[in-house]
Amino acid sequence: MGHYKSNVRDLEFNLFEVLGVQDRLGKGVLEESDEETARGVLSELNNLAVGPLADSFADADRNPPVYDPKTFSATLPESFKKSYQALWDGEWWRLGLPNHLGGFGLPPTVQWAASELILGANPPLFMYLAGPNFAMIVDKNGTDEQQRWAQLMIDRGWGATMVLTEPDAGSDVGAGRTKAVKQEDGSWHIDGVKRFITSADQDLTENIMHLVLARPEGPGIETRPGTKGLSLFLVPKFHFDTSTGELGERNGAFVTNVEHKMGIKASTTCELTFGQHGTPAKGWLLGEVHNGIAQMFQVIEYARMMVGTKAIATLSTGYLNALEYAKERVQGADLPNMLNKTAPRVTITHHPDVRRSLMLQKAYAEGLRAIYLYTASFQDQVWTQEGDEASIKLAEAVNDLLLPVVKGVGSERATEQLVQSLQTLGGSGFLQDYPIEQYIRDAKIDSLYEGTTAIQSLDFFFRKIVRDKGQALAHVAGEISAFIEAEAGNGRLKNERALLKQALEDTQGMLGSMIGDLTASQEDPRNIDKVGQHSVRLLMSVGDLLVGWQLLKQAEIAIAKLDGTPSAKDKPFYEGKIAVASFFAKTVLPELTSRRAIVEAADNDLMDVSEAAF
Ligand code: ST9
Ligand code: FAD
Repeated sequence: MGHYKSNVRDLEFNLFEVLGVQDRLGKGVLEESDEETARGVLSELNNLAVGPLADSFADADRNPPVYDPKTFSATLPESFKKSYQALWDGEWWRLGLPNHLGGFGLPPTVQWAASELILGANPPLFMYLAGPNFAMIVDKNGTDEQQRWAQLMIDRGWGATMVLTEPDAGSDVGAGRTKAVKQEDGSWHIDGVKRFITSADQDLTENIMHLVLARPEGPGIETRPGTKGLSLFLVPKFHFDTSTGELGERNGAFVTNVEHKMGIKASTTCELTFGQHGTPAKGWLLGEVHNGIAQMFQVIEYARMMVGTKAIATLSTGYLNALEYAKERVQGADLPNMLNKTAPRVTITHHPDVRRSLMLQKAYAEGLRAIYLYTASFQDQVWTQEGDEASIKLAEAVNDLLLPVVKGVGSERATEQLVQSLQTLGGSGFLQDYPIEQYIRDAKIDSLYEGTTAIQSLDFFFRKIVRDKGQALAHVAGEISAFIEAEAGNGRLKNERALLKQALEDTQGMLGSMIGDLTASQEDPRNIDKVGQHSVRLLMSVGDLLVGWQLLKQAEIAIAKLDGTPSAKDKPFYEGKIAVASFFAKTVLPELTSRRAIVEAADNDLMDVSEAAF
């Protein structure tokens, strides 16, 4: 058996028993698909994921890509290329595309559920598959000519990158210095050094299209500081015949280093240098409009969802590996028999602390999965454009609100709980004989790239709540309140509902206090530092609130199913749903009360500590 343990049953439960995705299928842009198609996609992709995709997971970690400075090129391990070929040949790159670009006609919920399988089996594979998806952004924003390039990117299977970061411009993208100078033929010469660029070189595809943020310069161009002064340029690795895609001369974008990393070693992370090696790096302005940061955010939004889903996928397989080990590992006696030295030895699943840890891993793995699929359900409405303008706008806003939760909370909890998965295996978890140490190394990046957790928390508070005037948040809070008020579940979840109610009030209390600090900053600007001290705490607390709510929603459905005649296989599945929801409500949600007290007592003592005193 390979390393990857998927959870297709839980994916199907979310899609068809919780979200009712099947009701959307068979209509409009989803006309070609139905529930059977969606289940078929998950089943077929699962076979590929646990087999050929997972096969190169460890090998590509132990034998990572090799960089050759003479040719500025990176070579990937053969095992990994074989996995990539299997993914490409299965045409899974069609999954995220709209119909007119050759997509499967499936909604984002199903796309993301399917993506979890690739991201859990071997995440760098998914990232090398960016070409067709980034082509979608080129198609959406490009000129007629560039739309043809988008089709070439798809037809010829090119790779693609998103190029923002520079040595002095990480979180602060607006500090970027790479410039673009307009040429007489309408193209631009890009000049500068970008760092940490994923997939900037590889030997999987014949060409790579770099989507590059640079600052335009030249006569008649107003150079503006910050992110608003950046434009987005299409910079191919090789020039190409724009009607056939046939490759021409090498363009002047060269990979000048490949980083040695803690994890996701199969994914090349490159220094990418433009126009410094005797060949100009020619680029073309996307859509011929200077709107770079907004265009790039279309890519970033997709990538943030991807990073969160990747983290959650890894946590899920980490938990299931830990569970399998725990069911077999015999060690010690039951606690009530601890004084009896001849008492029978039991599997470690009998020990309360192992149970506590496994149940918490399950709670976050399944609760966060529910959150990313709930988020995707709003993307479904945007994808199908069903409903009136106001409801589509609300769906967009709720998706925007939830993205920092999927990405920020998903990545932080995955790292934290994967450490617990490793702990379940005792010393064996520390060995490379098991996949968990690699999961931890591979998943740690998720709280760093695509905006660190601090950046997610600031985005969440200032942009997604304050700037939105709390509208999207009010919608989600309204759904939680409606759930709390409902009496479904045969009264079995009464205590848990009360705990959820308290958690909602505590989260609202935290937010109210932070809004108060923000308002007070009009009098004394330093008050805004109080918000900054607690923004991650708020984000993580909202994450816990949503996990608690989603698990209870699932438990309510499970109770109804158990009242019917579930199959022998489904019975423990549904019982597990009730157990995990109750456990989380009783052992995690009450923590929000103390977090609220901390936020309400915010002061600026921390900001007054001198650097020397740290
Ligand atoms: C990176 C990549 O880290 C890592 C992984 C790469 C993987 C690549 C491949 C993945 C895809 C694979 C696909 C495969 C598919 C296969 C499918 C099939 C199986 N939302 O607040 P302001 C915009 S890349 C939307 O003033 P500052 C907006 O236009 C590097 N838009 O910002 C706004 O204007 P306005 C990632 C937003 O203070 C404008 O920006 N790096 C949002 O100037 C200015 O906004 C980062 O993520 C938003 N949430 O700059 C950087 N926010 O207000 C992190 C802003 O008028 N840093 N805009 O609407 C930040 O995000 C900063 O907050 C900042 C601040 C740079 C935005
Ligand atoms: P910094 O911005 O220097 O942050 C350092 C610390 O300070 C962090 O803890 C951060 O949270 C904190 N901090 C910074 N600013 C603030 C603030 N205003 N408020 C509170 N805290 C703050 N970039 C690309 O463009 N394309 C890619 O494909 C890509 N792939 C990557 C792959 C890997 C493996 C890695 C490691 C990075 C990749 N990146 C890529 C870059 C990545 O997006 C950045 O590393 C990330 O945005 C953080 O920037 P930084 O590393 O410069 O950290």
